[in-house]
Amino acid sequence: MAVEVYPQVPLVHEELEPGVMLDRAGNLLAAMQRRRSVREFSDQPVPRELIEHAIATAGTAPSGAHREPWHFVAISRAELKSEIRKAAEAEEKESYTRRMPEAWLKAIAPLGTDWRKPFLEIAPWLVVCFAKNTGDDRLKNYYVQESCGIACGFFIAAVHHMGLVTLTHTPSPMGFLQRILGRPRNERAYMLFPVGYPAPGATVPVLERKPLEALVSWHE
Ligand code: IYR
Repeated sequence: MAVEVYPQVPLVHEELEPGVMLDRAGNLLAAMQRRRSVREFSDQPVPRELIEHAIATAGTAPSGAHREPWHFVAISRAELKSEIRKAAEAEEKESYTRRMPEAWLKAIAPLGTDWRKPFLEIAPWLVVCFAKNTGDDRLKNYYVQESCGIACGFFIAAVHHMGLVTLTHTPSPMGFLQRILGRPRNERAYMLFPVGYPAPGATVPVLERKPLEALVSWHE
């Protein structure tokens, strides 16, 4: 069967002055430096339109063969959030007390986390990214992990940019999300994001990010 090649259109590209480029690069860096993972949420409602924008932004991510191997589920219904919290905490309790090896527990100990996940009920929205190993056309997807990782990165940046906070949450294993949310067999829960405003007085750990020199080598 002959496969059609995409027709081509001229690239829409914004040509910027060098000074403007540096300004914009610096502004984005400064904004992203202010991003923090937040575990204490306010129950203040967030309009659905903002969540739509964040998910649409995630959907602009590049993906293997442009297969867009993701599906997002956005939840604000209280009963569903409670059901998710209950199931997540059951798995997390098992993980913290039995499944996570000593070295792993030691690695996350400075974060002070435990199996309790109240934010799953308090945050006005839970957004779950599901990774699709096959498309709705039943054909295989490629670079699913990479594509979904990038999409989730865009999502996190969008949430931050609009003045909300989120947490990259991966209760493990996440099979309960597929069951509770009734997702098809070709989808696997990839990441769970509580999204909302921070709780009044929310705190975050004092963390340092690697300076540029520590995260890059140059061959010029
Ligand atoms: N998923 C668990 C444990 C956990 C694991 C890592 I790696 C972290 O950076 C933080 C927590 C939890 O959410 O508590």
